[in-house]
Amino acid sequence: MARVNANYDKLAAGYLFPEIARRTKAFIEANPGATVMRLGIGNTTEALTPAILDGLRQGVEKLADNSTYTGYGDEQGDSRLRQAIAGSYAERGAQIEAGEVFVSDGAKPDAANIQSIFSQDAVIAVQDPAYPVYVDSNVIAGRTGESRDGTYEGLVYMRCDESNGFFPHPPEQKADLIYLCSPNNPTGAVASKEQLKEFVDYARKNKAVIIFDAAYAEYISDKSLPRTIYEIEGAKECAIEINSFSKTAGFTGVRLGWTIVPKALLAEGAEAGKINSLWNRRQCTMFNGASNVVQEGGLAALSQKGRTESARLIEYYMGNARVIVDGLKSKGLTVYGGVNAPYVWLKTPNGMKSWDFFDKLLNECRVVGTPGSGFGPAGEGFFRLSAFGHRENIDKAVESIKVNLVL
Ligand code: PGU
Repeated sequence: MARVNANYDKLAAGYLFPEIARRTKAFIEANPGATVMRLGIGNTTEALTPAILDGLRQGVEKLADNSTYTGYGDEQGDSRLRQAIAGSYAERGAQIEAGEVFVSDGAKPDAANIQSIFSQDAVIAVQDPAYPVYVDSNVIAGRTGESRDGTYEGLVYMRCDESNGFFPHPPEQKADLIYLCSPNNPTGAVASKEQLKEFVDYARKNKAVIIFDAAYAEYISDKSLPRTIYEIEGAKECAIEINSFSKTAGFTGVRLGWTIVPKALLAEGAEAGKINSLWNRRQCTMFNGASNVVQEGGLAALSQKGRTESARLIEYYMGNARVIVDGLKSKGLTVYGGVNAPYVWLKTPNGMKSWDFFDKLLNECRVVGTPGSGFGPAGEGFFRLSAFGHRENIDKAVESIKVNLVL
């Protein structure tokens, strides 16, 4: 008799973004003809750049001729791409070898799957609020108890609020796997080197492993802020880093990411090299490599021309962020983030609940955002606006908030 994985029943709600899409659709059906401005999901909107298109085209061309055609590639990724990714770390003073780079079809699957190489009894610590994948993947894996008021039993929540500038100190209690995201989704906060060092020190002392999600690293313009955790001394002993071409090069639909599993990484009972080989084993069994065409696009994205073009795209989205921040501030709202990150984190007016504000913004302004409570209990009373979008749409949304939002 087949039974389902009952851990799915513990998930407190449907996945956040489909839920937003569902409510938006219901609103449009109830208000035919209404134009809705979507600042909910962090989804890129601007066309791929010329260098990347050339790379992708080359990838397709190779498949057109038997002499250059390739079928299955290495599960870990094309060695040229692994090398190029490793090389990009050297510029930041971090020495990463190609053999520590695992190319994937995006940061989300890696963020969800990485827990599977750690023990079932690992204590999980997450920033609260956080990108929901870290919590949900561990709930599904059975590392938590039931959820009560949006808090899962057995998880360590590291509260991120106004009092700590939305970045926590390491937990008081022992945690084994610590998920950190900087620049942060959803708060837009970016950890300083000192803040990351505190976590690296904690992890080394407790033989914990940090899962560092750097998907928005390229949005950091302040040169004093770390763009990889490996800028911190000792991080290779205790941190795995996940990253993506999605937000950097517009690959949200194209799909390409990577994970760094350093050979020096240690855990209780795992000597140097062990965790790297476990992730290799996991990927070889459950993943057949990223698309060969797409990897050619990734290589092009890492070329000098590709990077210059992508930097312009990022500037464009960060211009959107400025429009949002300035507009909301002029309306008298309290606003965080949006400076070194493409998310604006606003405090709901009059202490409104996040989902109530979602409905209010949709009804009064026709603007879709993301309720803060969807990212964890400490997100209640906050709301995320994404800076991804065409400028005209962002301008319209901000104008509508200024004119129509009743405070
Ligand atoms: N990591 C973080 C911190 C993210 O915010 C996102 C996307 C990803 C990873 C996914 O990267 P991929 O390489 O594209 O897989 N967050 C978006 C999209 C929602 C989602 O479900 O991924 C967001 O709006 O939060």
